Amino acid sequence: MLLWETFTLFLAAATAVAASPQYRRDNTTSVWNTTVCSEDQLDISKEWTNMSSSEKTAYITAEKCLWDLPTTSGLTGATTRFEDLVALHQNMTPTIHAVESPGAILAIPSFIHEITQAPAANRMQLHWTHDASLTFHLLTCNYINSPILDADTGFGGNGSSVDLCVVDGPFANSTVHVGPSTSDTPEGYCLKRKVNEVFAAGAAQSVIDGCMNITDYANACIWCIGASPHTAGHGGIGGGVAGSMGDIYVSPNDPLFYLHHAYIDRLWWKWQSADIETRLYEIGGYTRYPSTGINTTLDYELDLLGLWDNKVVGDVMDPHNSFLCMDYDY
Ligand SMILES: [Cu+2]
Repeated sequence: MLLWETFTLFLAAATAVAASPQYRRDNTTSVWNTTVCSEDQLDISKEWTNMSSSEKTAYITAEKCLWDLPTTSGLTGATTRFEDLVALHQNMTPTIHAVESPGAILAIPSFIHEITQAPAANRMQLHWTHDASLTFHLLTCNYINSPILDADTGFGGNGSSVDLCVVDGPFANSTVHVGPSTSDTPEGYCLKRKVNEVFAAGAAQSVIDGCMNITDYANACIWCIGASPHTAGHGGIGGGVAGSMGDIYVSPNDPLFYLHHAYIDRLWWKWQSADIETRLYEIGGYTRYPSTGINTTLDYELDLLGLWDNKVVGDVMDPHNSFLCMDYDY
């Protein structure tokens, strides 16, 4: 299933999902983490352009470290710790990614949480980031010049016009092995990007404002945030489905994946925060990809295939709980 076909599915199934039940907080039956983390423990997720030069260097160094660590997952195709995460995403796409299901959004905080605890990472230095700078540059039709794509201080820029392989920055000429799609490539293939301003326009501020004005979880977070700004990050960096970010199964091959999804999580948190009593634990929609399966509930298990302890959806609803223990810088 291609990304843009999935986008059509978003639209086609919107009506059905709008009628699906919504699940709200019920402390009497909770099996998830409701322990509040203390304020002085919170990790602050910073927008990339708000990070200092040394913080940017530390973030990229830690992420590159995952490329150098050996695989421990036993998942087919993975050759490094970084690729363990890619293979986990590839394996779980049908059951918790679902693109149009909450699994995609809900699973990411736990992935990033673990990444920040990679052996090379000092959590005190390594803040989470998100890609509002990409959105900002959309407004001036200058996406390609976003500082996050800078070859010297960011993640490197566009792929080669010949084969889309990334040729500058810290991930230049990187070889990946998981994918494309559901396959594996033992001999390796290159990390690809094809920046596309048209696809990226789905993350324009006017679109985001529209999502924030929707009051129920499924229509706001799955069918609006999940469809427009989410898809814009994948298609805008991946050139639709040509580049690594456009590959539904293995989009985490591009290090920008994590920044983009941290940004989507931030949008979700902003939506929750607008009516925290009602929305903090509001969930709904289908679990499986494409739109089939059961309705997602707070006790639906997110299987992490032995990489870490499994979590349930309820564990990743509240950024201030003791598992996530994080907040945002704006
Ligand atoms: Cu995504």
